Amino acid sequence: MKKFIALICSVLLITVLAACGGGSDSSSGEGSESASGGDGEVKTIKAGIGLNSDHPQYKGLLKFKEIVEEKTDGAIKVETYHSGQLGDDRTMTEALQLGTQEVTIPSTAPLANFVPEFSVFDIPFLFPNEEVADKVLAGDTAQGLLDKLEEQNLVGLSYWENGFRDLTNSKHEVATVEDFEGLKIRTMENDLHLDAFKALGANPTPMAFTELFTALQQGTVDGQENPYATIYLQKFYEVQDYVSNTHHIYSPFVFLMSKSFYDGLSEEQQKIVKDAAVEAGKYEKKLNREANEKYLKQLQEEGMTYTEITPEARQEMVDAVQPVIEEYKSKIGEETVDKIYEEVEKAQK
Ligand code: TK8
Repeated sequence: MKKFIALICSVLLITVLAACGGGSDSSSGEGSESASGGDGEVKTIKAGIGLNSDHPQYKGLLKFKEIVEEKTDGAIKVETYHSGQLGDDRTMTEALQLGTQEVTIPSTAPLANFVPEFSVFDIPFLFPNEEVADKVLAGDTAQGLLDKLEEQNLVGLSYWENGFRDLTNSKHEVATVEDFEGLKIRTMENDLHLDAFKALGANPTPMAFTELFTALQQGTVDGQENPYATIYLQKFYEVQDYVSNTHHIYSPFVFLMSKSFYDGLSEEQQKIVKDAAVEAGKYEKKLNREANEKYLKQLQEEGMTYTEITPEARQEMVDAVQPVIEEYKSKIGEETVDKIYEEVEKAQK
C-alpha cells in the first residue's frame, strides 16, 4: 500500500512540475518564448553573399548556419548562396528591404547608399591597423550606426571583416601618387571612394563586384582594390599583374537581416541569430586575418609584381585625399566623423 501511495505522489509531482514548465525548454505554454518558436513552423533564412565559396566570408556564413540550425533544433533553416548567385551587395540589400531575402553581408561602402553615415568607414587611412579597427568597431559610434539600419527595414546584427584594401592593376607598378595618373580603377558604388581616387589622379568607375572580373578581363578597367584574400580567392591574379600594399581603407562587412523577418522571430530566436552572427563573425575574422598574410605571398607566386609603398609615399597619398575627407565631413555628419576620430585616437593609447 505504501508503495502505491509513493507512486501516486511521484506521478502527481511530475505532472505539477511539467505544468509549471519545470521540464524541457520546448514547453509551448502560452507566452513561452522558445527556440522552436512555439508554433512548430520551420522558418527559412535565404542568405546570399558576393564572394565565392573559398572566401572566409562564406566559411563564416556556414558557421552561422551550423549554430542557428543546432540552437533552434531545426526550427530555422539557413540556405546559403555565394558568388553573387542572388545578386550584388546593393540588390541583395534591397531584397532584404522587400522581404524576398533574409540575410546578406555587404561591405559598408555600398551600405552608405542606404545609411550615409556608414561612409565614415570609407575615410581613407582612418584605421592605422587591425587592432584599432577592432576597438572602434566595438565602440559606441559603430554600434550606433547599426541601430540606424532599422529605419531602412534592416537589422545590423554584427560587423564582420573584409579588411585593408590594396590596389592592383594591369598597366604598371604603383609606388607613388604620380603612378595613379590616368589609371581606370573600379571602385565600389560609393561617392567617397570615387572622389578619393579622382583626387589621387586616377580615372575611377563605380561597379558592382559581380561585374568586376569580366571588366578586368576585357580591359574595361585597368585595376581594382580589395584585400589580398579577395584578390587571390577570386583569381584576380589571372587578369592583374601589379599589386601595391596601399592599405588605403579598412572595409568592414555588416551582417544584415531583413527587419520584417527578424521581427517575426520569437525573442529567444532573435537572441540565437544575433549571438550566432557575432560568434560566426569572430570566426570569419580569424580566418580572414590568417588568409591575408598568406595570400600576398601566393599572389607573387602566381606571377604578380608586388610594390611596397614607403611611409613617405603613403603620406603623399594621405595629403592628396585630405580635401575629399574635409568635403565629406558634412555629408557623413560632422558629429559622426569627429566621434570616430576621437575613438581612433583613444584606441591607440
Ligand atoms: C563582395 C563585396 C566585396 C567588396 C567589393 O560582395 O565590392 O569590392 O570589397 O567584398 O562586398
